[in-house]
Amino acid sequence: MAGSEDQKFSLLEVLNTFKLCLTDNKEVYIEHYVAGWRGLVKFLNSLGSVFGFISKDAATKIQILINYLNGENGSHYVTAQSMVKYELENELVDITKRGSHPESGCRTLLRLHRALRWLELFLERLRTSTEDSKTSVMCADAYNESLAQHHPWVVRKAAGMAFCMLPGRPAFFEVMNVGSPEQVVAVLGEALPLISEVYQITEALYAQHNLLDLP
Ligand code: 1PW
Repeated sequence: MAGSEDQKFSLLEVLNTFKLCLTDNKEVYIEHYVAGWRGLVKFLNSLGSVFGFISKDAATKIQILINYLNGENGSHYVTAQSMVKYELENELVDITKRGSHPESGCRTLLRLHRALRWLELFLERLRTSTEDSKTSVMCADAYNESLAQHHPWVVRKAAGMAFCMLPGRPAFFEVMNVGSPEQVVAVLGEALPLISEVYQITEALYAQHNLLDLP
């Protein structure tokens, strides 16, 4: 029982992690960013195996960043800002085409960053949805507005099929494990500005260094 409880996702957990994401001078802690993502992966896994291909990619990217953080140059990977500086100064990033650094921290975090925008749009739709709203439609709309433009046709197709398998709004709220629908809406209202701020800061960092299209 205890084991299955460990696996159980709660949106509150993710909210708390994103709360820890920013340093006093508004840099993004990679440790907490990936911890937030870990919570999201748990959530995806609890939605069923059709989300396996999605959660697996996110889990792989989380692990790449954790390996940098725990590696010998880990001190440069404390924040996204220090990572960008370090990898650019040491020419550890493939800028225009894939080459000798196919798994740079910068391009790996960029993938999670783009997906975070999807999540933000989707959760915002959920928050303002009504009882008869369809999660699959909200999820697909959010995806088409954001992440889809970075994915090839085959991934878009597979994602579209996975969205159709999403549970309906009541079941979806239950999986979030937060409480009544009213409580879910309240927690979303609290979580979204935090996620949005982390997103905006990361976006500005990547824009400033011209890194938004890393291969
Ligand atoms: C229900 C709430 C969902 C929020 C979680 C969002 C997870 C987003 C992961 C999408 C992954 C789709 C399949 C993988 C695609 C990769 O090719 C792609 N990865 C991402 C995260 O977009 C690009 O990575 P790549 O191939 O350049 O290493």
